[in-house]
Amino acid sequence: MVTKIEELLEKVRSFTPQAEAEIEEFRIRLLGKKGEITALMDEFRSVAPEMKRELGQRLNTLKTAAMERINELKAARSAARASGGGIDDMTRPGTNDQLGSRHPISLVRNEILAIFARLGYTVADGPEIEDDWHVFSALNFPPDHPARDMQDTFFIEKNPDILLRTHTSSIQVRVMETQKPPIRVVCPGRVFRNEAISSRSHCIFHQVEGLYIDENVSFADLKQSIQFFAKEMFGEGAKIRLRPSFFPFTEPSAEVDVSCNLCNGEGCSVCKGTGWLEIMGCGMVDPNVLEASGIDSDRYTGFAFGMGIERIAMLRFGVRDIRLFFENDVRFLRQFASAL
Ligand code: 2U9
Repeated sequence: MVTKIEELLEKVRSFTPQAEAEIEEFRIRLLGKKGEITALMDEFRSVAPEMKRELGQRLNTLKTAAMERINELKAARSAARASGGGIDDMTRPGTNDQLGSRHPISLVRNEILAIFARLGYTVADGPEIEDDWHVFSALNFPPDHPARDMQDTFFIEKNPDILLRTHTSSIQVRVMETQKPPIRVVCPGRVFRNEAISSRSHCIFHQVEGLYIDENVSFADLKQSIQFFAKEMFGEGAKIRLRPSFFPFTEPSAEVDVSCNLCNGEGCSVCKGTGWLEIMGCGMVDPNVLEASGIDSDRYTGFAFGMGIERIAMLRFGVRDIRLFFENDVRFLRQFASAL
């Protein structure tokens, strides 16, 4: 029995597994129900009493050494795995990590910003939690304008001066307050509207707005810039048309339509037979808005435009339901992996 114990002790000390699974196999072979050390323990019960003291000590040394060696090896393996260091087991199957891809809204936003970068626009950012001045008052919204209604805007109950921005125009106001013309910026961002009325509409959507202020900026400049954008975004054949509209912050104002790229303007289900698709709003910055942010409206003029990124992305990719952008179903998202 002494020789067997010595032999096993040597086995324990020299045990160096090649694969993680060998550690557990080794434990079972020695300490399992039918293991070699367990068998020696059973045998120990029937040894002569005068031998018990010495054999008991030897057996205990062996059992402790085996348990310590196994625990030490297991701990070293999991530490190596946690730190990601080294290949701990050449026989383990590799992990099959799925590569992610950019969200279609990000792809289209980046495309819009890249187009305006070619016209010399820089990108400006601003807070999503805003105050009344930057979202409404500085933009010439009258005190009783419906957008200021609780139904349309998320206000902070304790302090209704604080609200979630309903458009990214507040960024342009901040730019005008801190920079002198010429100003040429595009402002992307998330905006929030209290759209409780329809289940198809969403409280969060994304916008890109633009602002150009300098001496002698005209409506013709606005039209050319938007024509350039439409061709870059929807293809060389894209035509635009402007329809008169109204916004508190621009005068005159217009809605912009692009010729339907699905039916080449002949009329289909997407453009509802009109041949035109609405893509954005625009106008000449109202002199009141320039003055509110400290810009001399006798010297400077400017134009502004605004678009919803979801709408542009739907037209660009033929997405029929806006909710798909927010559900984040990978079967939908995967289709844009190499879209732009
Ligand atoms: C300043 C001055 C003027 C930004 C503009 C629009 C027209 C517009 C809508 C398009 C669809 C918002 O996403 S949408 O619902 N936007 O029609 N936005 S002009 O005008 C500004 C902005 C800032 C200082």
